[in-house]
Amino acid sequence: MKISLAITTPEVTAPVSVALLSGSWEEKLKKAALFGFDGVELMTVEPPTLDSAAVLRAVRAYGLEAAAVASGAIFAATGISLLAKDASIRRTAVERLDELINLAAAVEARVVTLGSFRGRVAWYEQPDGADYLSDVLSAAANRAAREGVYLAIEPLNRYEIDFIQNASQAIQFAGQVNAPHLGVLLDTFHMNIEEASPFASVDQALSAGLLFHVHVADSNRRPPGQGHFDFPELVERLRSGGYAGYLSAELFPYPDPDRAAQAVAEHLRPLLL
Ligand code: LER
Ligand code: MN
Repeated sequence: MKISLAITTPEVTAPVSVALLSGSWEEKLKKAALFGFDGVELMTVEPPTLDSAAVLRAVRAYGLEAAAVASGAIFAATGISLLAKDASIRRTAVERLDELINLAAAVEARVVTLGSFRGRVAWYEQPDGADYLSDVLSAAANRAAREGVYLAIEPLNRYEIDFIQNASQAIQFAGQVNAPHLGVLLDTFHMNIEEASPFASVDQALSAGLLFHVHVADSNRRPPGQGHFDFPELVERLRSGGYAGYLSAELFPYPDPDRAAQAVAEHLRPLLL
């Protein structure tokens, strides 16, 4: 298991509430390496404007990997989502998803995250938003497979999304779509709100062979160790289920974006020994 943290890519100018580290792009990479992270999760808004070869070179130059390409900042910054009410925005979202897959392939990130960028089924004008999403993600997952990339559906808590709020729902949806490169991302912050047992959900996702990525934040969305989520138990369950992916910090920059990042590594590193 490895640790990473969410940072914004160079083209992102507006602050993203759950991205960490201050300074320039290069400074962020330098700090990620210094604090002991293995990778960075790339929160991008305009993937085609990035020089992906330069991104990969910079990430590697600091001894890091691209842990994932995250879609959430697109929704936060632009409101673009796969289930947007407006058909032209939905088309743009499908193109953006393609661009995220291309970026992930180019920077050798295994995963593209699918959380708030899904949008809400209530926004979709047609009767069945779930069927539409299934078709879109089936096609995208097949394309991702050709690029060696995996798409990870992230259940979000009820205050952020109206469809797929817990692990069982995500596993069931991925099972119905039945595309080998479509799986699940579990985020401890959302799990703490929605799951009857976060650890049973982790076991369920692992035994379905669908757990592609994990976001970590404590119960209050502060760094692990500053709330009441049981991270030693999480790590134990992941380890015994054979999870070899990333624990990727996506949390509020408390007390500031650098000290939050440092606190993540200090809490998680000893658990991974
Ligand atoms: C996305 O990964 C997520 O967890 C959302 O809550 C973003 O704020
Ligand atoms: Mn998350």
